[in-house]
Amino acid sequence: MPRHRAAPVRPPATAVDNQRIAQIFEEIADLLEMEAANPFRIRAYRNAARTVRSQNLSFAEQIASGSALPKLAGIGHDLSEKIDEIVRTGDCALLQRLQREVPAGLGELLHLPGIGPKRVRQLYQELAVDSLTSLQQALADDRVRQLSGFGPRLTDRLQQAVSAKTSAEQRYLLPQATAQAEPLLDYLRGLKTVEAAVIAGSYRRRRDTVGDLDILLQADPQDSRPMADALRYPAIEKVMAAGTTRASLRLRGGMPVDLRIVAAASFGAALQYFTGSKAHGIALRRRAQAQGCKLNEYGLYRNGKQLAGRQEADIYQALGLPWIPPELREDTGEIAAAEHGDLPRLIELDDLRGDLHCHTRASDGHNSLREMAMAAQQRGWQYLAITEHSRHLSIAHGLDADRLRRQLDEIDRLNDELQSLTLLKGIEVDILADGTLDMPDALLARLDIVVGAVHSHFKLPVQKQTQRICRAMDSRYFTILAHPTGRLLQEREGYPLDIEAIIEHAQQRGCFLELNAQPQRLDLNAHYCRLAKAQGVLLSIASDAHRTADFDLHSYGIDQARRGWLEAGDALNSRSLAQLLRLLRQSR
Ligand code: DGT
Ligand code: CA
Ligand code: CA
Repeated sequence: MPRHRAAPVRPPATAVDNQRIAQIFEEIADLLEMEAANPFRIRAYRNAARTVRSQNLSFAEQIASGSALPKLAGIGHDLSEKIDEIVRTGDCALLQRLQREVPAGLGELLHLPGIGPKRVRQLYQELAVDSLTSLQQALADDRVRQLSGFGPRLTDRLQQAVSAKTSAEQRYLLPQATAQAEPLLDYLRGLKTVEAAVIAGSYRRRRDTVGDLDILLQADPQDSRPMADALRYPAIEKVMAAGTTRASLRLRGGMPVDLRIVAAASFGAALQYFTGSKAHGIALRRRAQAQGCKLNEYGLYRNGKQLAGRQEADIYQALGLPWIPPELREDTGEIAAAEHGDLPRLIELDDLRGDLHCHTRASDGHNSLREMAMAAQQRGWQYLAITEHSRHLSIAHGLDADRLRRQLDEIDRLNDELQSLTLLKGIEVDILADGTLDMPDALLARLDIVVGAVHSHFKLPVQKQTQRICRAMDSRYFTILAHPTGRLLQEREGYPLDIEAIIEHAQQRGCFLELNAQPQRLDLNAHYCRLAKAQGVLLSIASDAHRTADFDLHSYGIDQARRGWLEAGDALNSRSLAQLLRLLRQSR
């Protein structure tokens, strides 16, 4: 193979960053390990992944500029050819071959907690387990526990993870739902026979996960063309049922969709009805009945006469209520609040003045400090706190005291240069098992912000875990508790924790809690945000960005903040820089 191919075979759609190269190497190593390949070869790919990840220079840029790749320890001729291939094509032939050789279902097993490639191979060879379903069966038959190395603790964990993944119908995280919903919506809105298209249901209420999309099309319900046009959407995998006004289908991305065609005179009523939640709908219908009316998906009626139906707000108005934002429609007090004029003025994305949790290449981020700062400044933010991992989190290349000190100097230099943005000095410090912080006090004292996080010992009993975190908050320098419950949607529940006690302790200590906006975390969840607000504990709505594009994740944080009834004043990072600094000083 020539060292540099003249023309790319299939150029990648987006630039291949080092992260992607490392990912491919890791996947190759995993697959090789499942095939029981030569351990040296496996290790070579793992080491290469680590080396690539820790490089500051971008291989893609290097190759694009025509320069030779630098000589790096552990990356010989063969591996640098692979890097070249990945950058030029976005893929790797070896990876494709391995993916063909290894049963596809094994990949999903790899992501289960507590098992790596070796155990996946063992399950496959000894129990013929090649998918989540067959693993579920093997667990049910008690065969897994008989394998060497699969103790009762591991089998319990597997059981939990498999049940979480397979039970309850599949749900989608908001970005996954958005990726399937938005192109469909664009298509529907482009149809000549359709006057309007809106997504109702949990998607409109911005629940943290979505079961299906409920889409309403405004069109003539007597006309068969709108539905026929809608069903021509190319990314439909299967139509389960279809009539003139209703259809059930599944998209290629897996998402189920309920389509309904509604006449203009009923569109607002249908939107109200299908936005839900069911509990909110029932409470509203009860109110209608109490006023001698009937409310359904066609309108609000009295003695058979339609009082409202065209606009959603008209329904609420006819019932003596202001329009209620969809995020609040869970029957948790919103109707009473509306009635008394007590609805919150919900926080909006534009209320945020900065971000208090992000990473750069110094730990496990993908952009430089400067790139992160410039991107934040471009957003018009007043501040950005840089919060790398601390040393204890070694997989994330956490900083020790020396590296942190060097970063602080770098921040000082950059702050001299920046115009409208101020970089704040911070850290995402590990809360160790005993509740102490993974960085000496003398250094924490130099920081503006200390974000404390639990990344280990998830299994402590609830009381111990709660004490551990409270103890961390007792540190004079502790500012914000990151992703307080540690949940990962679709993957694991949060660790057992007395969250009410944590909120109360935060209030007493003058600490803050985070609403981590990463779509898989959304932690604190909306319910706990509301509890925190009730206690007067401010929330840091944080992107936890690992790359500049992650600043966009704030919108998911805002969704949940709104579901938690938060107003602008309930967020720490809606404060101006001066107000924020004052609050931070007071918390010490
Ligand atoms: P999901 O899809 O599980 O994430 O959650 P939703 O809220 O989108 O629920 P879905 O798709 O089953 O139904 C959409 C909306 O339709 C729901 O929020 C309220 C309304 N709805 C569905 N079934 C009923 C019902 O039996 N009674 C009432 N009042 N409303 C219903
Ligand atoms: Ca739905
Ligand atoms: Ca539905």
